Amino acid sequence: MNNHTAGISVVAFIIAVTASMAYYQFVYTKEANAKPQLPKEILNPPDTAKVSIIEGSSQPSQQKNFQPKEIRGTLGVNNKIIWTNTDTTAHSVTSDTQFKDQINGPFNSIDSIGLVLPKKTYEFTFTKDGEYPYHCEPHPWMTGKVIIVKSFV
Ligand SMILES: [Cu+2]
Repeated sequence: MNNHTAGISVVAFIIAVTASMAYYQFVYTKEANAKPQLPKEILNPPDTAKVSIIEGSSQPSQQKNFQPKEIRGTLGVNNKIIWTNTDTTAHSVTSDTQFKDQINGPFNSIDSIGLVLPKKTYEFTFTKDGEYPYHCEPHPWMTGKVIIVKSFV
């Protein structure tokens, strides 16, 4: 190999390394970090399911607090849950398991809006089927569960 061909292979090697680094940086990592592609009716369901935080919920004797205690939503139909605080005290809606949705992040009102003040609402869209137990941080005896099921249509 003379100096000229050696020079060309060094240049070719540098181009190849640069190209693979660029591929890794701009294509591979972008795809690896991308959020899953989901149908738009799961990301933005046409309907909602509603939970009330009823009056007197800050008292341990009020066993009903979150009503209904178990709320069911169907993916692509009403997998968006809305809690309305009809009590006179602020409450939270906080995952028992620190659940983070793949799209919408932590299931915890404290992470997005803080405590849910009287007459205010908190909403969360679950993008995967499963069971999501939750409670109120200031009043841990207040518990409920969200059950998200797949649509078989
Ligand atoms: Cu509470």
